[in-house]
Amino acid sequence: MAVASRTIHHTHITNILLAKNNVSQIVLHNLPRALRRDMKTIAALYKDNSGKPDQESFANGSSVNYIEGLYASWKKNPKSVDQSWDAYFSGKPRSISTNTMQAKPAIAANPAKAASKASSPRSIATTQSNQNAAAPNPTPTADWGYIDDHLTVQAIIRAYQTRGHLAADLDPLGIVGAYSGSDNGDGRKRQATEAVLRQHFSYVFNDLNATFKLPSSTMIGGDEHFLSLKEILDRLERVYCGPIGVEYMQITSLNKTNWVRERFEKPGAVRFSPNEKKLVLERLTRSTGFENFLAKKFSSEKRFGLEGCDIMIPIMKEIIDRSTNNGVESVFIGMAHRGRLNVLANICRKPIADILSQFHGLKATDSGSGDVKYHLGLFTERLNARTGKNVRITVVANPSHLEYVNPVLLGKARAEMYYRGDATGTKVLPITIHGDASFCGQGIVYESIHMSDLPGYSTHGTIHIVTNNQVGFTTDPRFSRSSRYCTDVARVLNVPIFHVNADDPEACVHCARVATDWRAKFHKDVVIDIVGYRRNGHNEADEPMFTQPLMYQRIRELKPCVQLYAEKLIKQGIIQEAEYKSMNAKYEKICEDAWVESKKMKTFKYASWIDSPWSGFFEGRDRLKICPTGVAMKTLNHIGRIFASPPPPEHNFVLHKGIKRILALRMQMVKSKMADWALGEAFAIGSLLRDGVHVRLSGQDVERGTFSHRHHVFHHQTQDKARYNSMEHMYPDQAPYTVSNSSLSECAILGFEHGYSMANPNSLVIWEAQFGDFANTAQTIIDNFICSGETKWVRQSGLVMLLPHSMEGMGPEHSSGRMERFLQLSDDDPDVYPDTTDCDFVARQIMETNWIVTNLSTPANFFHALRRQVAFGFRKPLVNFSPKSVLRHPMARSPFRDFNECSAFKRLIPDTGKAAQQPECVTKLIFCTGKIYYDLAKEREDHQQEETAAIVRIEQICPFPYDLVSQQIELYKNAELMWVQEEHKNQGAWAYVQQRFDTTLIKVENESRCISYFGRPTNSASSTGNKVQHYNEYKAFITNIFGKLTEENLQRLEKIKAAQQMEAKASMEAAKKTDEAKKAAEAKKKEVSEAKKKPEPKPAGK
Ligand SMILES: Cc1ncc(C[n+]2csc(CCOP(=O)(O)OP(=O)(O)O)c2C)c(N)n1
Ligand SMILES: [Mg+2]
Repeated sequence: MAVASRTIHHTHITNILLAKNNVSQIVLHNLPRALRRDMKTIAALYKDNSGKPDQESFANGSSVNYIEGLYASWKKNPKSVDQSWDAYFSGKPRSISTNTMQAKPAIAANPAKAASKASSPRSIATTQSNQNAAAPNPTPTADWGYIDDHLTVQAIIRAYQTRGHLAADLDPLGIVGAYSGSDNGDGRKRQATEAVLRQHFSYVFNDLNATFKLPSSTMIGGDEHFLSLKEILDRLERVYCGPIGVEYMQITSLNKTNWVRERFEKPGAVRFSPNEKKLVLERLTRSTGFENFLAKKFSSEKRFGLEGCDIMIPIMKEIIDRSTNNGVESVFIGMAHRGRLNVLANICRKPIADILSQFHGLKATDSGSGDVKYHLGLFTERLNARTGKNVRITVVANPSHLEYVNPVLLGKARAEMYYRGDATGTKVLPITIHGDASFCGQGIVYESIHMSDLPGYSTHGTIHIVTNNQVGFTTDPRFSRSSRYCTDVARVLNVPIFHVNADDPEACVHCARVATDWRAKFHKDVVIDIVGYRRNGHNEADEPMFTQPLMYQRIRELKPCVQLYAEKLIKQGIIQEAEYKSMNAKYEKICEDAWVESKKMKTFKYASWIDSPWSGFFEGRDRLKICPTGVAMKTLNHIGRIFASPPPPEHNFVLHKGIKRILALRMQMVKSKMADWALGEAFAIGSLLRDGVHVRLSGQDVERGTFSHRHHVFHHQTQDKARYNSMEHMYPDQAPYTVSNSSLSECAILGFEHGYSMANPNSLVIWEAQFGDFANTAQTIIDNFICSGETKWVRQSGLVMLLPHSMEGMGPEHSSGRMERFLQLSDDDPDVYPDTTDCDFVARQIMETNWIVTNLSTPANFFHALRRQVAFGFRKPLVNFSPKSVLRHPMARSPFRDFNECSAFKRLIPDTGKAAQQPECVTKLIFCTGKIYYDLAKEREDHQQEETAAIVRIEQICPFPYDLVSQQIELYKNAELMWVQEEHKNQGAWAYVQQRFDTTLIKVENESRCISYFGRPTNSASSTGNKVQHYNEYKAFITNIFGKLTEENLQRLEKIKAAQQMEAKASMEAAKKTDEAKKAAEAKKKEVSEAKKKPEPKPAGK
């Protein structure tokens, strides 16, 4: 070892250790106790803010290694080190000179190099410094040299590990420069060392042959512990600045970084046998061959080819092969347009003829409006030829909206894990494929990946592949992102990101291997960023030279990756040219045969492009039959009692006082056979669980309920994280119930739940918005998946969306779930009066509409609506607007009989009061929906118009209950028809119902009436923020309906008010008295007990 003899004071080492903040535990084990103790003291001084030793420091090892080296030599031969060290190691009294320890060339591994090192300027300096060795308080100037050399080498190693990817050779086009961003001519040649090591230049070594002991923080040495500087640099350069840029030093776990390091640094880490190389070539041939074939046959058709990132197919194949070998049985793929057809053909093995037939413009034989070919979903089950295991592959259908499929895919994958009982993601693998511009541009990416570690949402690792063609349509990265990498958003995940040159197939497939193994081992996400290019325009008809002229000049000079790789393998003698040609010809023949086959096809079915087959669900089922939704009184009592009870005593669960009160009130309700909203909901969930239906409720703060009405999860008041959920203990053999507070994202969570709901029809999946107002941040999921998914992709979902819609004076962003939008998106024809005489009318009408929109006013109807979701012979999304106030409104209660076997969902609730008894006397027939009913009922009473005003609630707004509405119109022949809503005129249900009322009125014989609007005027905001204005607006339309309160009414109301006040005062006083009496009784009791405690006075002695 090139170590010049130099003096080193052991306190210097202490200083150095202090300075470098590192004491290796491993090394400490090898040292004698005294030294260990000294060094532990040093280590103790160096703790991070949390008080833990800074274990993540990578600038560690060399100083300690040096001492370890000395110690090892000393152990072999105590004379090999300076006597001061000998004294120190042997624990002799430090009488000799504890502060003049000599650093001998005890660990020299290469004496020849020592000579050369000794002649370097630094060596001279250090040699000179030896003369000061005996100085009692030596200055560190000279001695630092040796340590510095090692520390510098270590810093260099760390620099490569941390920033080597910045100088890696990632770009087949040579556009992306090294770290500095400067181009050194043709932009291709990387000065990796310069870029990565810039700050270490002050330590340039004159002698690249000098040998260094490798620190434990690198594995480039393999079994060797010493390497020359040149070899160190060469190896680092190969590992970190070659075709793979490993971005992993942001990971906070040392164990994980070491794992990644091993997979790249260890000599021979990237190794391919000749057969493996051939396999990669064959797969690449198929990938490129498929695109070439489509280009030949459909030169002017859009197909969003993969050319330039063709390696994506071999990467995916490697991931799937390796994962199936590891036990994965089901793979979920979410991706956009680019390379979609190739994935269907080469990954899913969808018959190529079926894919080609999509280009022929065939007529569909089933219903639905369909979608373009590169959006359709797919489900296949096939034998994996390489592993001999069966694997299911699902490609989730997606809209054009880039990246929005991500949460949907995750939800589907999570559900699959749930149904397979796969708690760790061992059997189910989600893969998401991204474009470079969309990965960094779309916020949904961040919202989705942020679910990766959430207990209720984790998929235990998703593999992300970015087909990074360095352009988004016509926009260069420098105009589309501020981050260096398009993948920087994934840095929040604390996982590795592999950037890899798309023209280096083996490097790419190696990354696929490591990514797969990482996910299998750590159950965490991982990212592969395939840096390639796009051979054609955005689509094949686009002219890319308009906008990226130089890039495309370069692209045109480039040979396709498959050709480059074939040439390389031919040169290596791994494959003969003839063999390669026959490989190509064979695949071309497959495509040509498929082409002939596709020409014979005359029609096609959307249903054969479905991603959620639900096999067995529809077979033999009468789709139009709605099973009864009511349940037995016994069931209600059972569920009610458990829901109203604290955890059983054996749990020793300390409940909050407030919760105890709520439970007591619940129990009172159960005893009086009356249910509020929370109890009605619990009846629905509990009874479905009993029926074996898995229920999942998710959204922000749903466990308690935003408005503190639900309380499904109790929190132990003295034990951290101890929770109890009585809904999980309704029946011993019930289906599992999942209730989970979500991250603060509407879009990703709604997408996730939508995906979850599609996995299995025998489930009820509910997403609740905090307030309905916030649901519009998930507009893409609503518009492009929930509203139109069935029509485009022939797949159903019974997802329930609860959108609290409360015009209750809480201001513009806490008032409206924007009912009007959902109604406007409903696809029932407003001008067509349906055949209401059909005995299956109710089910048929719903089946033929894209979703159900309700504004429910009673707990019982809410209960039936939830249960009906599973009672249908099909699945349909339900959007319900339940205002905050009905959660506790004293009138919004339902008797138990409204839940029993004789009860059912009410699409419309007619008036059952005085007005209904003499309908001919009714002058106002008020139609309304939701909570306004309770206000109107009160106003009607105040105005004493119970006999003349009938109030009818439309509970199911969409599809419109034409039959029931006509009955009401016909019943109240003499009444003026009114639609009353609290929302502004351009909002709420008015625009939707008006058209349907008109259609109904045309249909009713001899009807000349029309319906008029009563409510707030138009407004761009959903409500005022001013409570006074809110009330005035309300009063204005109420007066329009019922007129002004008469003098007589006012006096009567005044009297009622006064009586109520008196009553309230009396009850307050009574309560006060009781309270006082209680206190007095308690005080008395205390007094008595204290008196008892006092010792009896001894009788006075005589
Ligand atoms: C949310 C959204 N915005 C805009 C578009 C229009 N669009 C389609 S492809 C594309 C470029 C995508 O670039 P990138 O993500 O890099 O994928 P590439 O096409 O390059 O594979 C754009 C802007 C879209 N489909 N979705
Ligand atoms: Mg792109």
